[in-house]
Amino acid sequence: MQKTALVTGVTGQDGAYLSRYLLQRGYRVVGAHRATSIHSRSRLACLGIEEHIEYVDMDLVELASVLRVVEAVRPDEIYNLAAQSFVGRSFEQPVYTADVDALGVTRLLEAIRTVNSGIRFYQASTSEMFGCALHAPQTEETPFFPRNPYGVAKLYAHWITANYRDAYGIHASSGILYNHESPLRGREFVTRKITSQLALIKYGRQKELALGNIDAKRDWGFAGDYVEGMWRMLQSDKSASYVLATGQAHTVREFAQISAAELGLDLVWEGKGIHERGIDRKSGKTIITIDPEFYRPTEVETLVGSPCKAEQTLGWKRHVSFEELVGMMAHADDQLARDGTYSF
Ligand code: NAP
Ligand code: F7E
Repeated sequence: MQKTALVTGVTGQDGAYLSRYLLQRGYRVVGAHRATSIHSRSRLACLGIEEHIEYVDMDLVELASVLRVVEAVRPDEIYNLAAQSFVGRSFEQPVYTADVDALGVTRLLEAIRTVNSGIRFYQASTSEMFGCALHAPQTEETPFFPRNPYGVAKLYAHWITANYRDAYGIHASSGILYNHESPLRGREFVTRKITSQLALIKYGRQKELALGNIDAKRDWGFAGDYVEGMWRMLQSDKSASYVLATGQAHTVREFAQISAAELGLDLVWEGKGIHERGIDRKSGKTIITIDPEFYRPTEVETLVGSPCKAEQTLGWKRHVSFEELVGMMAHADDQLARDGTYSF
């Protein structure tokens, strides 16, 4: 029998890739988004699936809206991808971030408990919960130490998911996902900021790219690989928490270096600290500057995860390497910058 999946945050990066994956597996996909959504459906259109999804209005800050949707859709599985997901913004909007990212999850779990406790639930947890991590690589057993309002809110969501699993026997799993990127990534995140703005610089449509802490290290994978892991978690007999990561960390500086090379720019670095600059050797022009505006009040310097449990228990494996990911994003933005068409 055809399964129904309710995907919250369907207009986001992961919402688009997960919906495509579920449609390919024969699911009926119902996408929940806010009536006020700023992204509309452009990512779904980009993957050619916009017309294959049913849409419902739902805002995670409104319990009645969440209850009504779960009641009406009667899903077999709920993938909760909706969130205020930008760490930088969470410092400016900590209360709103907590409302959506923490309490929003309780609203969904309450709806499941009320409507049908047999619905399987996926919670989009994050490596940001480890924050100032006590050891590396992090595993499902590593103690949490979040360093920003986003990480704190997501940690509440992580624990409430575990609590509903234990207290009510709900099949509720958390994916502790490390940074995953793609050409559909929002342009406020550092990877897409780099590829989109360097591409504009290449075509003379922008002069410089301003970055913050370029020595920060992240474990970057491809979003298309990670959504398969989400699905695998809900097919497993037992619900649990799983880290999805590549096991390798790279600096923002390295990401910029490879992006520049993929775009035909020959990037060299000069100077130190806020005076450091990235110069295009061919033209001699400064194309990257450091702007403390992009520093965070508390930074997470390094995160790297171990995907061993997911690989061994779920049979999950990532397919796209770091270099392939950067190349994929740089080439997609090269085309968009050349054609001058950005829809997300
Ligand atoms: P994204 O592109 O920022 O998408 C977030 C989605 O949440 C958007 O569709 C947004 O809808 C929706 N949303 C925001 N506030 C909402 C609200 N109040 N009610 C309902 N929907 C709301 O994020 P993503 O990269 O796809 O990430 C998906 C999930 O994984 C997020 O929960 C994120 O925190 C988590 N995560 C992401 C990563 C990563 O590296 N990408 C890593 C770990 C965890 P609008 O169109 O209305 O704004
Ligand atoms: O920053 C540094 C910044 O904003 C990565 C979200 O999907 O992954 C994401 O959170 C690093 C940080 O992602 C700039 O300080 C330097 O150290 O791309 P980001 P994030 O904060 O790691 C986690 C796993 C999530 O769960 C989140 O939802 O890059 N950085 N210069 C910069 N970051 C930005 N955004 N802009 C800069 O100019």
